Amino acid sequence: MNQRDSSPLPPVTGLRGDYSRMASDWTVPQDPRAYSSEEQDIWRTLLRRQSRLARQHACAQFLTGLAQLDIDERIPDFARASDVLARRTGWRVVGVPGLIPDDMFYAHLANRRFPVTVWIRRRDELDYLVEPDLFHDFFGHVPLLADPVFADYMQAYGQRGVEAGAANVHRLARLYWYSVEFGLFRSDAGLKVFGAGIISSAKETLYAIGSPVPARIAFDARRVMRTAYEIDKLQRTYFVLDDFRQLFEATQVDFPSLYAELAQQPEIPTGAVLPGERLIPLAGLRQAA
Ligand code: HBI
Ligand code: FE
Repeated sequence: MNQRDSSPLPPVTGLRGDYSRMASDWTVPQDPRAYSSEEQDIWRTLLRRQSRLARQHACAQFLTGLAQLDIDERIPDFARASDVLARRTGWRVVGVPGLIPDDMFYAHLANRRFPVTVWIRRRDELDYLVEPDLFHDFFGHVPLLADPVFADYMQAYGQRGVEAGAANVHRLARLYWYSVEFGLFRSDAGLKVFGAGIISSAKETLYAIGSPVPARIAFDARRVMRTAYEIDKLQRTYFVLDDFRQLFEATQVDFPSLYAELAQQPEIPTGAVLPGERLIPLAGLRQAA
């Protein structure tokens, strides 16, 4: 629903985007022709750099999705990309001014709509910016929405988000953070990247699959939901999937009892390794069965 309803939207302060002309679902129209040549060049620069790294270090599902979207050197038209995506997994891309409230974000995911920021970073933010921009959202997140299993996970995740109360949403946010934003994948070809926060960053890509510093732990939903994270640093813990179905299965449990169980257990600091936990070696090769 895009019609502006009567209720005035709350003023949004401190965020960078233009929140003055949103629809009631916090979306804004995207005009793909409205970007300056400087903005087009920033997109092209980021795309070339990250595509080269993705070809080498992203998981196959990401690369397949990227190819299917046939992203080219111009900032994508969200409506056109949505038509391609919808034919595959029913997902669409909607424009937003930037970060939107959790409950609205979850509501969009639950309806197979992925919010993508309509503005792109400045040249002096090429390597790092605080809020997710169009490049992070579109290049980092959208390609995997073409994968049927990941697409089902993201909708189920949104539904769990809509159901979660304020007391538990931070636990659910960790599941998103350690998969959708910073997830790693163990393939026959070694350790691969799929999290958008990694794939959209040159520095984090090389660090996530190459540095001995962070702990790499086999994905376990309970362990993930107990593990704190920091938003403005290189991660000190990564969780590694063997199969995207693990994510979908994680959304199919009884969350009220899971939350009750987790509330009894101490939070785990990021970077910590518990006694007996097996770290995944950098080679990341699938353990012999
Ligand atoms: N809003 N536009 C946008 N993009 C996000 O990735 C996003 C958000 N709002 C909240 C949010 N992510 C996180 O808090 C999720 O854990 C919900
Ligand atoms: Fe993101």
